[in-house]
Amino acid sequence: MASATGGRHGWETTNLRYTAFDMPKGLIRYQNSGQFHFLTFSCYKRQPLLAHRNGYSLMEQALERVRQTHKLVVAGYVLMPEHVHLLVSEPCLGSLSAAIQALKQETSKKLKRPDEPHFWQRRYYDFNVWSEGTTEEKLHYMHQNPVQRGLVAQPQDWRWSSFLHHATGAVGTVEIESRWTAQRRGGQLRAISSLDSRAAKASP
Ligand code: NI
Repeated sequence: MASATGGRHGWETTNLRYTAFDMPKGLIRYQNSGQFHFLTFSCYKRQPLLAHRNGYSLMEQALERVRQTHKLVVAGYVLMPEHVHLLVSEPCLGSLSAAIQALKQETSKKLKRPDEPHFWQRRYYDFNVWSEGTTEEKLHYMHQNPVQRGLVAQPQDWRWSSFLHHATGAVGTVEIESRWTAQRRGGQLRAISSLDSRAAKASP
């Protein structure tokens, strides 16, 4: 594919034509080493609550804080007006459900309207992703979600997803685990194995 060499391609053209399937193979090969969770959670009564009051931006900031404090890997995400999809690892600190609870609490505190009883639906959906193929499929699904819904014409036109990072290496609010991020760290991909969580516990 045209983008197989990656690099600065995306910055040098104003007319991006990337799709998730154009992403270089091997970009996320490290993900074989661990399991990801494809999470979906919705706003209360599936109202488009994230589209108001700076919701997308506050959600991204909260996700980044939770990523850092709970030490989890974010492979991708999309923020939709009334729901969120995340592709994340188990955290090195605490449980995934505690991390998600923290994320929902923080955003609810900032975004819930006084006249609404809740900001989020209570439950969320958790789908285990074991294979690289399924990982790519979920990334593609997330990045295409705003297009499927008719919100934008192309995935790069939706600001609130990990698409641009995966396609071009652009650094956004949320650190996304990718080949680009590894390069910035000097070639280090973040391990998401149990070995890594033991190391994290030994040196907090
Ligand atoms: Ni969706």
